[in-house]
Amino acid sequence: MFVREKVIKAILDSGENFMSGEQLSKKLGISRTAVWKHINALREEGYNIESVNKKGYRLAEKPDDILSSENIAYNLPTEFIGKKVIHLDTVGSTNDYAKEIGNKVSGGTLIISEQQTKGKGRLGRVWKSKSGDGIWMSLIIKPKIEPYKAPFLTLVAGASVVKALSNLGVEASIKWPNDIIVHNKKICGILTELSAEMERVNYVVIGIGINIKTIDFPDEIKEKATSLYKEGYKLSRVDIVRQFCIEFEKLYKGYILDGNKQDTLELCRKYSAIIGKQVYVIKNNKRELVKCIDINENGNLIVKEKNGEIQEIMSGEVSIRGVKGY
Ligand code: BTX
Repeated sequence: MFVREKVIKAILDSGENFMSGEQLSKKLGISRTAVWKHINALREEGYNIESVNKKGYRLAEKPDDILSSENIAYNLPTEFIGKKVIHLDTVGSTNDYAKEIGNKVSGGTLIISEQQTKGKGRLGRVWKSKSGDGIWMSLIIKPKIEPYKAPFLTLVAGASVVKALSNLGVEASIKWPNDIIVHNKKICGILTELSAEMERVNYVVIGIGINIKTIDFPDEIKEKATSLYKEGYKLSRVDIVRQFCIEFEKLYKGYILDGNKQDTLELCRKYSAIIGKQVYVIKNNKRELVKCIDINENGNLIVKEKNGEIQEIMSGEVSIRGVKGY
C-alpha cells in the first residue's frame, strides 16, 4: 500500500474522530511535513478533509464518488479483485493501458479512468467515454485456463454487472452476450481481450463501460444509449465498482477453481433481456428474425429460426437487435 493510501485509510478508520498530524506521523512512520503534503494532495484529488487547530484531521464527508484505490479497496471483502486500483484522469483506452501492464501486475488489478479519448467497443467500434460521465474500467485477471475457456468470462462479467446493479436497486438486464440494458437502452458494454499462448492464458482484460451521469448523448447513439442518472438512478460510482468486484470474484472463483458455470448461467438467464423473445440476429450485414430459446452450457445462444430449426450462436460473431427499439 502506498503512503497516500495509508494516510486516507487512517483517516477513514478514525471515522468521526480527529487524527492529529503527530498521530498520523507516528502511525505511518513519516514526518509531519510529509503528512501535510499527503493531506494536500488528497484534497486536490477531491477528498474533503477538515483540519482543526490542535485537533487534527478528519473527513468532512464521505468521498463516495472518487474512484480512487483508497475508496474502492477500503475494507473491500474480496480476496484479490479490486485490491489494487490504478485511477487515471485520462487515457486512450483502459483496455489498451491494461494490456501494456498486464504482464507486470497481479491478477485482480483494476484500471479506471475518468475519461477515455479512444474508448473501444467490439470489432473496432468506438465507445464514447466523456470525462466524469461514467465508469470506464478494465479488470486484469490471470486465470490458469486454456484460451478456449476465456470467452465465458464475458458472461461472468455481464452477470456480475447486472447483479451488482440489482443489489443497488437498479432493474437492469443482459442483452447477450455483452450489453447491459435499462429500460430497453444500452447502459453498459463489455469488451473482453485476451493475451494467450496456444495452451495457456497469460492474462485476460475485461473492459467495462457503464454510463452513469450522461444526459445528452451524441446524435448517433442517443436512440439506443442511456445512463443511470437519465433513468433516475443516482448512485455512487464507488458503490457500483465495489459491488461489481464482490460479485465478480464469487462467480470468477466458482468458474476457474470449480468449473462452476451454473451460477453465472442462472444469472444470465434470470436477467436476460432476450430469452423467450424475438430478436434480429445480424451477421455480415444480413439480419434474420429468430426466437431466443436459451443460453447453453458453453455460453452460446440457442435460437429457433423461422423454419423451426434450432441453431447455436457463438458470441463474437453476431449482433443482436430487439424487434422494437434497441
Ligand atoms: P459494442 O461494439 O457492443 O458497442 C459499441 C457501440 O455502442 C458503438 O458502435 C455505438 O453504437 C454504441 N456506443 C458507443 N458509445 C456508447 C456509450 N457510451 N453508451 C452506449 N452505447 C454506446 C461494447 O462494444 C463494449 C464497450 C466496452 C467499453 C469499455 S470502457 C472501458 C474499456 N476500455 C475500452 O476502450 N473499452 C472498454
